[in-house]
Amino acid sequence: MIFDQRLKALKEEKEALLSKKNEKEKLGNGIFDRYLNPVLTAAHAPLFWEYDLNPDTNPYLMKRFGINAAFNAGAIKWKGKYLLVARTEGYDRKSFFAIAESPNGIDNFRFWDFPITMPETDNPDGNVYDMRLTAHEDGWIYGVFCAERKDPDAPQGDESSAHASAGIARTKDLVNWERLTDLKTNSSQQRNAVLHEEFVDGKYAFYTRPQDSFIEAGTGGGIGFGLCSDITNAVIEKEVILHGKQYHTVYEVKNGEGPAPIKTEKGWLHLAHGVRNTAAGLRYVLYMFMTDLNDLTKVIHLPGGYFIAPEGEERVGDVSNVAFANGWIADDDGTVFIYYASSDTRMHVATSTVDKLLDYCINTPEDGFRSAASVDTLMEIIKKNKAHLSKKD
Ligand code: M1P
Repeated sequence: MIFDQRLKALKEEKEALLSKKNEKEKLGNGIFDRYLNPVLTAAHAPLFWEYDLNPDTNPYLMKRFGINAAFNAGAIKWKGKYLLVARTEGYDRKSFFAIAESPNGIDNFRFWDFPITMPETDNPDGNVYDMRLTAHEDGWIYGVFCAERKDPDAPQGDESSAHASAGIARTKDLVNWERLTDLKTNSSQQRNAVLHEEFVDGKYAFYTRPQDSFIEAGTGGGIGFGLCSDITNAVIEKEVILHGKQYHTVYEVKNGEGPAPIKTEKGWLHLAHGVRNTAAGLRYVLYMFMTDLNDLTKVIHLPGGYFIAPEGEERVGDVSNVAFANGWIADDDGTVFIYYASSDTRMHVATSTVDKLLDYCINTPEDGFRSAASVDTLMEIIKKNKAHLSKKD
């Protein structure tokens, strides 16, 4: 009886969530429109993942495998559907990849029945997360993600130190994945590695994020770039930093490439995250920049400040004050679906267009790195507006 009642109520609650319509916020900032509801959360997990649905073996209808969060998702349009490859995390703190699909990119995301079975290398991963998807011109879809393992050099008793590498897998159907060897670079650790969609000089090109230790970018850091000739044994000999961290900016402590950049006639559009430290801990925001169409290491536009920062309930979660993005989809009509996670807990969407994002990147004033420079920029805007408005009167 308890079982049947609970199951009915759980099914109703789940269906209400999955079929809930999403709406744009009333007045955006002109650059993008946020949608009001998160698009993917732990509560979207199917009942047949979390519960043993057999009353004989689970008479109280208890959760047997709790899902804690669904965040930091890669994204791709696949057979006309909008797919998120979410960092799905169980109560046991392990992340795995699971695909959720929506007919319109803004609501009705439903997880596929089975999570991705990601093959391991000879050195098994402790945790895998934050997949960036790239439909490469070689015909494969690649997933590049963080492969985390316990630090083999951790002193006895240290159960926290970890080692981050860039894991690489590829697929043709998003169901069967071939795991390749992890990316090798001269940096001791790597996170936030992303594969570029085109060959560069006949080679595979990666955006990287060299770091000294698991958390700290340290003396290295920045968004790096490097080439490798063999994707099945990816080795980058030379890494150059195309956008480094910088004092008193939103990427003062560290930064990292988001999803693979979008190609436009005016250059490559990039979405990245920047991190600064505060008395309340690290604050993660998203920022944008553009690189040259031909020289991928040349930043040609860098709007000052953040593009998206966590707002309202987005500010609270397992790791609060975090906006993180590793997936976006540019549709054929120019719409861009920006999928971002809040506070390592849930996924949201904001929509924009390629034209608006170009306008944003090209025409937003750059950071002048000093308060006085910011005042100069503001004065210029005010004076231009005053002149423009007085002409109209
Ligand atoms: O907790 C915030 C983020 O921290 C890491 O990102 P980064 O390497 O840039 O510091 C990742 O663990 C990421 O998954 C997480 O959202």
